[in-house]
Parts: sequence; C-alpha cells; structure tokens
Amino acid sequence: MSRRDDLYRHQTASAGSFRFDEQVVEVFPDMIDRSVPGYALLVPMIGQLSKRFVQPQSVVHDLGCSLGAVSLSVHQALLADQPPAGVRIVATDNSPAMVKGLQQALEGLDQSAISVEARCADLRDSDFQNCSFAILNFTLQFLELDARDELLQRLCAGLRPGGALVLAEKINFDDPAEQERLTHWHHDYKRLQGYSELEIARKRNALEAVLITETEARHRARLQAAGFAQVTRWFQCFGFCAWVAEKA
Ligand code: GEK
Repeated sequence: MSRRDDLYRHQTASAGSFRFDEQVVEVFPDMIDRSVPGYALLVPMIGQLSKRFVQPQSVVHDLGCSLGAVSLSVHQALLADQPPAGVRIVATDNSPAMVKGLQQALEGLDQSAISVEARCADLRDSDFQNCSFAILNFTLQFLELDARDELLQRLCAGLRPGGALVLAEKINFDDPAEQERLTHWHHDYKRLQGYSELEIARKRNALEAVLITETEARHRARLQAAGFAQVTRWFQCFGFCAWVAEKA
C-alpha cells in the first residue's frame, strides 16, 4: 500500500518544479488514483484490451510505466486465458526511483510464461520492432512537443499489422468556456478525493510547463499522420481521454 499523497499539504511548489523523484514515488499510487479520474478503471481495462491485440512471439511496450501498474495488469490479463507464446513485456521509465519501485513489484512474479523486463531509459530510445501492443498511459504529455511526432511515427512503423497503441492523455479544449468548465469539474473531483484548495493550486503550479496538454484533434491528426488506420476514443472523464489506435 502506498502512503497517502500529502506532498503539497506542507510544502510550497515553484512553477514547473514537479519531478518523478523519490518523494513522488513514495505516494505515487495514491497520487495518481486521486488525481486522474478513471485511472482505477483504465489500468485493468488496458489489460483486457491487450488480449485483443497481443500476438504470439511479440513484444508489449509499456512506455513511461511508473511503478508498472499497466504492465502487471497486461501480464495478469494475458495469463488468465491461454497465454500467447513467447511474449515479452518491456516496461520503460526514465525515473530511477520509479524503476527501483517497479523492480520491487516484480520480485516473486511468475515470469515463466510471460516476462516483464524493467528498463530505466528514455522511452524515445525504445526499439519498437516486433511490437504488437504498446501503451502510453499519461506519458506522452510529459514529452517535449517536438519529440511527439517522431516517436509515434517510429512506434507505428515498428508495430506489427493488427497491433495497437493505447494512448491516454489529459487534453485541452479550443473553446475557453468548455476548458474552464472541465477544469472546475476536475478540481471538484480532487476536492472529493480530499485535496485542499492549497494542495490543488500548488500541484497545478508545480506541473506548469512540465505536463503539456494538446487538443483531441491534435492527437488524432498525429496518430493518423504516423500511420494508424483507426483511432477510437474509449474513455473520457473531464479532460482525461484514452484512445485505441490500430495499425491495419
Ligand atoms: C501508469 N503509465 O501508472 N522516458 C521514459 N519515461 C518517462 C519519460 C521519458 N522521456 N518522460 C516521462 N516519463 C503510468 C503513469 S506517469 C503519469 C505514467 C502521471 C515517465 C515519468 O517518469 C513517469 O513515471 C511517467 O512517465 C508518467 O499507468 O504521473 O501523470
């Protein structure tokens, strides 16, 4: 069980100071669950979706895996039925503190049928050859804008035909009034989860220019340009969306 997230209760945060360091890792499962509406549904559902796309003798990439919640969900889902042979799950994160936590979570996991490999690296250095299923669960939003097109192009090029990417992102809206409504309602969600006004404001400030959102239209255009044949939005709560992008 992770500690309750009270990081911004007592400490101030300068603009853009948010980092995935040891302090964040200690409270991360609680932080993401109480900050991202639907996270507790998305993680097991990505496991379920993996069963439709993962092919035998292929690689699954969990990109920006944090403590490996999605990798473990895919592992569990694939093992539940007849597991496809020769599948490797590669879980990549560039935060050493996160990867240390993931390695602890992997201790004792039965990897005889499907392995889970923890990699401490920049996800942009991944080799996507032979990949049948990839996940960017609230990770692309932390990459510089000008790195995003190339990453998705390389990812789609490496994906096997019939493979898919699950992309989940916080998005923004062109219409300022819609943006304001959904921001207020997201903050209502955080209040419901027990965060104070000060905690909400400090976290928002800390994430300034660290988490860079885009519109749904921009994400769809990028996925299409990268070569994905079909993009389906399967989740939305306020500005938090998830899509399945399929390669023909
Ligand atoms: C989950 N997917 O629990 N290379 C590798 N990792 C990166 C990079 C990069 N260039 N940039 C950021 N990260 C997870 C949740 S959290 C989302 C993902 C959130 C990593 C970063 O270290 C962090 O662990 C993760 O992406 C983003 O399903 O906290 O809102």
